[in-house]
Amino acid sequence: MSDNGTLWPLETPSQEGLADGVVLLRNFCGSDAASLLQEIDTIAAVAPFRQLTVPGGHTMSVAMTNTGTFGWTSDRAGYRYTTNDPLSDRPWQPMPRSFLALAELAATEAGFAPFTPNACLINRYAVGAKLSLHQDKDELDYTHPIVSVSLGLPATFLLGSLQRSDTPRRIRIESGDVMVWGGPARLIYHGVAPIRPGSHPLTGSFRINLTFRCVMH
Ligand code: MD3
Ligand code: FE
Repeated sequence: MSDNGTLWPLETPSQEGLADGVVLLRNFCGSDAASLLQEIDTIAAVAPFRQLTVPGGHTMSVAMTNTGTFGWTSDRAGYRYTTNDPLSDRPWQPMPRSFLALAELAATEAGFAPFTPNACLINRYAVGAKLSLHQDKDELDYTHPIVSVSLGLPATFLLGSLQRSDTPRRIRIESGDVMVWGGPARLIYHGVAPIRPGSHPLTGSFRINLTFRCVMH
């Protein structure tokens, strides 16, 4: 293997521990990006991206759809996972095998094997879209990690702590980066800063994020 004189390989991907239970796999799926995006187009042709209403009545700036046995949804009545797309009342489409394989591999790489997700939330960010600081608490069992895959325009992740009042760290995330959140990090506050204008060869003026979850047994 080539070496830059510091015993550190030059080849990507690289792995960074950002906090206890948070592992960043830089460019883990860069070469899969185009085929992942093609799968997402197929999913969105049946279950279109939609901007959901939250219980407080606001509309989220992020547009979402899902694939897998369960999908996350929200309306004025609250947040929940459902087996059917509320727009069509048909089941969410089965998770593509390539999605499952990627999520399992990333979780294994990060030290959280075995992980078999049954939900994949697909978030689409236009320029200016953001996700305010929140915890993911709608899953039944917090012992499972969450695997997050970023595609398209870069983003700044807000990496908080278990206390909402702590100022979050800002972490630059690019297309192909994968993050795994587990164990002590599973309930940390996190968010995404407003997406800045730009153009990405694969997604144009959008960022797409996949979050793989095991939401119930
Ligand atoms: C840390 N999505 O869908 S992924 C979400 O980029 C969500 O679309 C963001 O937060 C996005 O809920 C961030 C990173 C992420 C996902 C889940 C987590 C970080 C997490 C769960 C626990 C702790
Ligand atoms: Fe989240």
